[in-house]
Amino acid sequence: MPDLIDQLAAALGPGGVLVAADEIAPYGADWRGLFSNAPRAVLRPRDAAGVAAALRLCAEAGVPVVPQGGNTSMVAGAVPATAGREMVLSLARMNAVRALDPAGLTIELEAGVPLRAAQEAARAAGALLPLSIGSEGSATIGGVISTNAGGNNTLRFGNARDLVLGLEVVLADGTVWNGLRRLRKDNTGYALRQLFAGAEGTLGIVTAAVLRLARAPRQYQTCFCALDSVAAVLDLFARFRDEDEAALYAFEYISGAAMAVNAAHMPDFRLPLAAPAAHYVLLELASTRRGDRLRETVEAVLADALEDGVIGDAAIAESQGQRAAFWALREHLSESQRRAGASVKNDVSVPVAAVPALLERAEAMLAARHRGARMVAFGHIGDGNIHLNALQPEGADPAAFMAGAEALMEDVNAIVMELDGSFSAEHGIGLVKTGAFAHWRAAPEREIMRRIRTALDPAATLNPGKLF
Ligand code: 2HG
Ligand code: ZN
Repeated sequence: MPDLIDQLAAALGPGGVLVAADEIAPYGADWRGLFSNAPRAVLRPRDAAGVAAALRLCAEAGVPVVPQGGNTSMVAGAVPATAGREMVLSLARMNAVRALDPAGLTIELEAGVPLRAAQEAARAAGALLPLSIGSEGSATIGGVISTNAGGNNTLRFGNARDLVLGLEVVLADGTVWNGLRRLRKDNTGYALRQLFAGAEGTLGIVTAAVLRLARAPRQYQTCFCALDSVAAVLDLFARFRDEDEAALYAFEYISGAAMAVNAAHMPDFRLPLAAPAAHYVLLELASTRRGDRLRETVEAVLADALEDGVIGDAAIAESQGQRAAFWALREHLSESQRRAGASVKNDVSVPVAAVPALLERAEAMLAARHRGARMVAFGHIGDGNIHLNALQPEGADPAAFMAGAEALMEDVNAIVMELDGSFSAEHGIGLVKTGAFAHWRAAPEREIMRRIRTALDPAATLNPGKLF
C-alpha cells in the first residue's frame, strides 16, 4: 500500500505537495499570531480535478483537510486546529481569471485569484467588483466567498454572498459540483451556492465562482470628517443617506483612540484635518451617472452639517492620491493595532441606532472589569458593524492579557446580545469564536447546521474544529 504522501504527489504532479518543515510552517500560522499548528503536508492542486483527487485520497485515509486561500482570516479559519495531523490544501495555484461578460456584468474566477487582481480585471473592462476589504491584496476569491467577507461597500452592495451567482465546489468525498452559472435569475431548488458561501470550508471547497459586477463609477467624492459624538456620526449618516442613498458607497467610523494607534504606529501618518477629534468618519459617494453633480451634493450636506454643529471639520479629497491617503488611514488600523500589542478583537454588529449605546456600555464595562484594556473602536458603522477591539494595557504582558480574551469577548458579547446584535458580524467563527457560537446560538440553530455538515461530510474531514 503506497504511502498517502506518495499517492498525493503522484496525483498532484510536480510542486503539488510540500513536506519540508520550513516550507510548510507558514501555512500553519495565522497572521494574528494566535495559532501555529504545522500541517502534515501542504497540497497545491492546479485544478478542480486535483482538488477532487486530493480530497478522495485524504478521505480514504481519514486525514483532515484545511482549505487555505490568502490566510488572512481574523478568526484563524484557515489554519489547522491541531499540529502535525491535518493537510492544508492551498488554492494558490488556481489563479486564473477565466472570463468576463461585459453585457451580463459577471466575472468567472478561480478560487486562488487575489481579490485585488479580480478588482483590477473588472476595472480593465469598465466594471466594478464591489467588494473591498483591508486584506484584499492577499485574500483570495475562494476565501472571501467561504467566509462571506463584508468590508467597506457592504452598505451599498451587500456581503460577498450577495455577489455570488455561481460556484464550483468539491465535496469531501471528491464529488465535483459545477454550478458555474452566470444568471441573475436561477430559481431551481435549494440555493446551493448560498449554502457554501460563508460555510468556512466545512461543507466543501470552493474552487471557482461567478460573481456579479457593477458598472464602474464615473466619479467618486471621498470625505474625512471630525465629530464630537457617536450620535453626531449617526446624524451625518442619516443626512447622506437621505440625500442620495444610491450614491453612498461607504460610511466608515474611526474612534479617536483608534486614530491615536495609527498616529503611533503608521509610517507617514498624517491627519487630513486641522486638529485631532474624538470621532472621525470616512465616507465615499460614487456615481455612474454622466454629468452627476456629486461634488455639489457633498458640499451642500457638509455645509449644513457644519452649520448645525454635527461636524466640526471636514476635508474632501482633491485628487486620487488624496483619496488613497484617506483610505490608507482606514486600512492601516488592523496593522497599527497589531504593532501596538496584543488585542482581543470583537467584530460585532447591532441595529445601527444602537451603536451609541453599544460603545458607551462597552467602554464602561471595560473600565470596570478589564482595567487598563484600551477600547479601540472602528468599523463599518453604516452597517451597525463595529470592530470593538480591546488593546492590551500599555506595558502589560501580551500573553497574560490574551489569557483573559475569552472572558473579555463574552463580556462584550453580553452587551451586544442585549442590544439584539451579533457576536460575529463579518469575520465568521473559525477557531476563535467557537465558544461564543456555542453560547449564543440556540440549540436548534446549531443542530440544523450540524445535520447539514454531517450530511455533506460524514467523516468530518473538512476543516475540523472550525464553527463547532
Ligand atoms: C476591517 O474592517 C477588518 O478593517 C479588520 O474587518 C478589523 O482588525 C480588525 O479588527
Ligand atoms: Zn471590517
